[in-house]
Amino acid sequence: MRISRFLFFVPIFASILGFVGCSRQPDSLSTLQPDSNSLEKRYEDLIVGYAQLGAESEWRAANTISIKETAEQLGVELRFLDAQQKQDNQIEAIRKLIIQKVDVIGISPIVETGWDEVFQEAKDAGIPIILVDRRAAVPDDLYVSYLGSDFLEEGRKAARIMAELVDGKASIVELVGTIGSAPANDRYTGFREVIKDYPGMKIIASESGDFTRARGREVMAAFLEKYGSEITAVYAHNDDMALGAIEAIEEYGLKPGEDIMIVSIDAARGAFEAMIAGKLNATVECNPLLGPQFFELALKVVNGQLIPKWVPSIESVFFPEDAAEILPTRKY
Ligand code: GYE
Repeated sequence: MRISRFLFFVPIFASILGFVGCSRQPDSLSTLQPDSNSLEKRYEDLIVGYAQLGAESEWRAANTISIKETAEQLGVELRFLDAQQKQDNQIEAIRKLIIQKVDVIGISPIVETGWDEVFQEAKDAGIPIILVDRRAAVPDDLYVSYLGSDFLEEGRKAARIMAELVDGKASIVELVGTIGSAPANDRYTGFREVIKDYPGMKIIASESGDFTRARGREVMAAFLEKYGSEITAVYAHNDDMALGAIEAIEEYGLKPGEDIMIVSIDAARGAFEAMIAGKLNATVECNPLLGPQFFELALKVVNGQLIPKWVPSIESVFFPEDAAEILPTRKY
């Protein structure tokens, strides 16, 4: 059943007041009565800006496709900007989208900090911000919702699996994601929360591979140079870095997945292929297919409906024994 126009109008007006930071209250509700046609917007009415952070991984490629394809399917006008993994570019992108007066801005903030000023500018312009995939460390009133994963839990899951694989005894090297990013911060912390209960598990080295395969390979090669076969396990914050590490381990003359156990995060196709080849021991799922949920939230926000401050994605863990059966069903 369709809710009456009046009921829609009140929250829209209230949220507009909220966004522009105006404290004036309407004198009487009757002044809010709409006099034109329905105010409810449809997907076809929306202009949505999206400030993507870059194209650093298989995960990101799938995420971008999901946003673009969903916009097309729904008939949303999408203004998509790629910041090429630079925060300055992402800030610039938001400013461009503000000038273009888009209805909503979606952003995957490359790092957690440094957003207050530009988010405030969006708020002053009355444009709501939805954080997609990565959180930003800003006051709650500077964004309407965060849609994405529980990265802390992903780190914990990786540690629990690792503990089982190595029977509570390992010399671990860690390939950290982009420094200062929400997934790198939380995957780092979550993993340690669990590992601290296993005295036989030590993290002997930890360095950033920036979520890319090339950097993962370089950093792993340097770890092997330094620690050699002392290394018995790798914890990679994403699959791409794990795939880079696999190359480095093979070049060094050891067997990834056997001499060195490897656990990573994302559950992208490349990880399934590596598991089938016996070179990766597990991958923790992090879902990039956020397009449908993002546009649903955007439409609700524009129509003044209440949305949760955090919309978490549901995720799983995958192991080599099921990889061949599951791979054909994977969408990224
Ligand atoms: O795990 C990694 C990507 O923010 C969850 O970013 C995302 C992470 C993902 O580069 O592969």
